[in-house]
Amino acid sequence: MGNSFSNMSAFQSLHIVMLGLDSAGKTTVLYRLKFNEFVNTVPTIGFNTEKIKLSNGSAKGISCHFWDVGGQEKLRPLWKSYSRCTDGIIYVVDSVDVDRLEEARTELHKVTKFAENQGTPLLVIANKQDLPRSLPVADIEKQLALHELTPTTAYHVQPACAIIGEGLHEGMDKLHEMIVKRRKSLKQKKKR
Ligand code: G3D
Ligand code: MG
Repeated sequence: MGNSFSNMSAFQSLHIVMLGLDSAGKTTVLYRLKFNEFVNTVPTIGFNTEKIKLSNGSAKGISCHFWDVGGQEKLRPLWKSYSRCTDGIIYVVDSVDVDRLEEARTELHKVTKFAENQGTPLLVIANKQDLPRSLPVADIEKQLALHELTPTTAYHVQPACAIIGEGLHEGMDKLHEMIVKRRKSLKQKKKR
């Protein structure tokens, strides 16, 4: 029946983990993608998980299994096991919470350095762009020192407002593109 890389159904069901500091907007992103509407959230104790078929953009129809893991300091040790060997990592950042961007950077770099996460494509969602003092994506990219990530980590920074859903499908399209590209290159390496 062929291996998993040549199997289209495996190709179309993606395992995505969503990380980021508490209150960045992860759960709002999750339910916005799931229900296409704003859902009022409470702080996540543990994790939320949803299977979602993307409904828009070039990744329309692609099924994703999302894991939204709590971002409070005491829950961050969980990030290692939840992010292991996923197809893609989404890292949500509160673009207004300038005081915690350094903490966000430290935690992100920790995750991308785990051996099992080498080369996993990364979508950074620069969330809360609707708020007047939100930092533009170029600043977020700089503050998170994304250029210092391991060269094998493909990434994209997406400005977004999870409350109205703006930018989320564009972000998922980019993540999907990066995942497909990585799978193709892994498949080619395997053939050699
Ligand atoms: P988390 O899962 O990362 O911890 P949540 O974050 O999804 O629970 O969101 C934390 C707070 O940020 C929530 O407000 C939520 O409504 C708000 N939020 C999420 N996305 C956006 C956004 O794009 N713009 C704005 N302005 N707010 C956003 P509360 O008031 O419930 O704490
Ligand atoms: Mg949450």
